Amino acid sequence: MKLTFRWYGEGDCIPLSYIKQIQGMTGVVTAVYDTPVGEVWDVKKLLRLKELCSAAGLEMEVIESIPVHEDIKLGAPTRDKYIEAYKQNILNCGKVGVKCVCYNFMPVFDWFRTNLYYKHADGSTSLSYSEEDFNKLDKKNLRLPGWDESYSKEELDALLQKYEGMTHEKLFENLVYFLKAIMPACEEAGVNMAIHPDDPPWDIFGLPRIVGCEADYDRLFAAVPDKHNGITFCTGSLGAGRFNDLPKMAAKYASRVYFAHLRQLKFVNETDFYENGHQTAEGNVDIYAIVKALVENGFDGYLRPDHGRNIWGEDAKPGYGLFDRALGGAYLTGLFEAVEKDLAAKK
Ligand code: DNO
Repeated sequence: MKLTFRWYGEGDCIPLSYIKQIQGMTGVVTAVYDTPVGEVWDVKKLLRLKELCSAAGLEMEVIESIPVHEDIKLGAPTRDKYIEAYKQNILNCGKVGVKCVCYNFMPVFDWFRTNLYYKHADGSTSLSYSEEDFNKLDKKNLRLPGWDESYSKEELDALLQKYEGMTHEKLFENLVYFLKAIMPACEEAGVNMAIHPDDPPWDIFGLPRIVGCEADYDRLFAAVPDKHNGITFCTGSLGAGRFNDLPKMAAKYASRVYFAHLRQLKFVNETDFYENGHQTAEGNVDIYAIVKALVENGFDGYLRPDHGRNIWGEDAKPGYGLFDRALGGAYLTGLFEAVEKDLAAKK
């Protein structure tokens, strides 16, 4: 396991030197953020990020994300052009030492929560989801927490229209087409792809979602068995689906988990939850059992503490503060040490 930390590049308010001070930290997870989706990143920008990391004593072996252009998800006639650009990005990443690329295949929207500042009794805040708030959203005039600036109303409407009639099967075929096309570039670059699960793992706003449960992963690996086709095991996304047995899935797919996002959720009723500090006792995600399942089944990927709360008065990007992720990192490192030593003693 390699402990990593998400860093939003030079615009991030958290300096690399602070990240380096977290014990056990090997590197950061980052991306080139200022290039439109579908274009090839300037290699100079990748090198600049890598140099900044190296100067701080950190590796840059994971990219999150290289976003997938909507035309690829739509299976539009222009998709091959965007796939070529994607392949070039993979090759360039490989050249600067990247080993793992995280991406997702969610149409239009990425992660979704109804509140980015859910207030806990102790004054900390975190992301949360409420079905009632979701149902209250004006679906004809969507303004989403965290997504307000991603699209103008016109752009969003036009994009949603393109997805009309999109089925789960068609979207899955488009994912398989994309993966089969990029696998040779992954082999050449020495890069593993790690698909991020849908968050939450069900259809939203009438758009199909296809990466959220065991059956989805079985179908994905059957269609593209190539070893470079792997997953980001995100416990916050998969855990939002109460139908998912996370320790079981972690055990089953451990060798395909190239990247683990460990995050805690606490359900307040059947559908609603808030995110919380990482410890198992703080929510419904059995982090200990998941770590155990991963370790016992040969997980050898990257790990990052994901989200947590905003604590100690920190005014950070929701889900991406320094303090609670650092505490999470310490907790996770401790769990891994214990579980790994236990396993070694049994051998
Ligand atoms: C949310 C993140 C996601 C993730 C993308 C990967 O906090 O986990 O936005 O980066 O889905 O493509």
